[in-house]
Amino acid sequence: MEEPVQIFRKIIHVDMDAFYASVEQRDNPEYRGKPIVVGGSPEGRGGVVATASYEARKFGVKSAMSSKKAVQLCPHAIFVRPRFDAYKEVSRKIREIFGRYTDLIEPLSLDEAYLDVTTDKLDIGSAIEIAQQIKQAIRDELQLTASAGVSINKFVAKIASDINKPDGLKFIGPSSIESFMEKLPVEKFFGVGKVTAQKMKNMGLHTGEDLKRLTEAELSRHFGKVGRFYYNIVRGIDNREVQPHRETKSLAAEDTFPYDLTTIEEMEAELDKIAIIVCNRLQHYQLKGRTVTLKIKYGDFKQITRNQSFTNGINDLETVSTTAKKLLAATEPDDKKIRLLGISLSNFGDVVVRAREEKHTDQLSLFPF
Ligand code: DCP
Ligand code: MG
Repeated sequence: MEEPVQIFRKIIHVDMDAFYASVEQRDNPEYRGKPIVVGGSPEGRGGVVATASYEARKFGVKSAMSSKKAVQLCPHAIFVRPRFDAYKEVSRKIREIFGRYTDLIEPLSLDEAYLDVTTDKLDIGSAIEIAQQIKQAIRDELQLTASAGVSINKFVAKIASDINKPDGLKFIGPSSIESFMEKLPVEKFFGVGKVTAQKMKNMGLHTGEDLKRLTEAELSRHFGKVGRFYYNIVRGIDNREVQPHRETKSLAAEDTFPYDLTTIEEMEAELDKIAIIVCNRLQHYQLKGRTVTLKIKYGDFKQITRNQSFTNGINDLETVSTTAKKLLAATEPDDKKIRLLGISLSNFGDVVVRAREEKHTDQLSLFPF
């Protein structure tokens, strides 16, 4: 089999530190130096932690943990309601800073993006220098800290940004990539979820070095299509481009609630709000989708989707919200706790739209755009 070739690029992955919590500490000086938890509720109304300040993390509090658990671990933690508009605004500003250096920016979420600086607008040349300048600009202009990873591809850059967090900068150069990948635990590999990680461990595969012993055919046999990706990535090879524009295949909005919703009235009211956002965007892009999908995440993190398709494309509020509510009703929501609701439209037919930036689904904010 032909050996894959590594393309050398200069990639930076930037990820804000304890993002929501840091914004809250910046805007509310009384929270500085204190353990704060964004999202969830201390009064036993349920909900989960969106993020925690580093002071709270020392007690073991982390994202996606139940509030109850967070209170047990850190009884004096201050619970703060998320302010998505504020986070969106910061997100817009960091992108403006990135844009000084390159137009090849691929945001992964509000607080995270890949930048390709193989050629940069200011002719700086050094990706490490650019990463330093970006961190400095974020500090000076936004009073926040970010961590950056610098390497020759996306995968390694992303892993690198996590290494010296918070306020970190880590460069992994071509000569150290292979040894770095060999030591990496399998959980850290792209797309390896809990189930695959367990499967790997059962096979005696714990690190990149173990994975490297398998041939491409063996990896494909055990893990399907992603097997080839693992084969390459363990050798540090990742030729995915930084994609500033993504083709729009679906358009979605969703909201994670500070408290779990328990009544139909609340759920329907939230769906109405989400439907307005989706329809406004559809109309803005002059898109009509034939499929409406409702996404529900329950208090216990279980997630389901339900969809309905139409013969003709739709984008009117009445149809979208009625369909979403009908789909909700069919899930027998009466005795359930709902943490997240989302609506997406897809199946746009032949229309190919290139919306600017960003991923359109799986965002935590009400405004994924
Ligand atoms: N978030 C969330 N629920 C999760 C994970 C994250 O609501 N399960 C939100 C809150 C985070 C933001 O997304 O502030 C960014 O996520 P990160 O994973 O980058 O986490 P942080 O920025 O909070 O911390 P870190 O310093 O580890 O990057
Ligand atoms: Mg972050």
